[in-house]
Amino acid sequence: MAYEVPPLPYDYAALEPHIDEQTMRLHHDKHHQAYVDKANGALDGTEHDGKPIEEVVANLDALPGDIRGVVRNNGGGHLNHSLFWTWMAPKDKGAGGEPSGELADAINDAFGSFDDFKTQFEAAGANQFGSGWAWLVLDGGSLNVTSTPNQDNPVTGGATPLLGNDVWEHAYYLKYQNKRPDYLKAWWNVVDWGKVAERYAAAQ
Ligand code: MN3
Repeated sequence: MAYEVPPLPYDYAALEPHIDEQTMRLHHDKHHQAYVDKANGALDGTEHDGKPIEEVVANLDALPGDIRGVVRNNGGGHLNHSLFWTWMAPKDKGAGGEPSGELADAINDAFGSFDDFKTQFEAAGANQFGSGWAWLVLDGGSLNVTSTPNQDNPVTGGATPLLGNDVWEHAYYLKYQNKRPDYLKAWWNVVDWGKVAERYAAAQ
């Protein structure tokens, strides 16, 4: 079963003004589709064809050497973006604000406060040289902020991504140009903390 780009769970314009419609159209319909096509092309006819993408990306060492790099980049791209769309939502669906419950307690315990967490996460995104992702992960029972280059996903290193932000220029350049820190700050307005809390509960 070949991978497919999952439908966006809201309108392309639903994250305006923070994430603009044109960026969402290009990002979802063109960039994500390209990762899916290339991952499918590499895995077609192998024993790994049809495995859940998270399982494939978590076990890159199991892949034949001649497709490992292509799957790392494009299978990673498929996994990262499939998650990314679900971590965002429009304001009228409850996005923005702060986490609550056990997730809020865990963030406060790990980082001192929600604001301190946001500062660390924004720094991880701003300081990721070139293309990559900023992450909140559950790693060995602890919450950590980290970043990865390209389309690498923390699951390859054994951690569970709870939240991630795409800091490739294609994610923000049309609206924010070179101001990646402004994009990172604005992005909090579209984060769906309910989805993050679900992943946190499932990962424990
Ligand atoms: Mn992207």
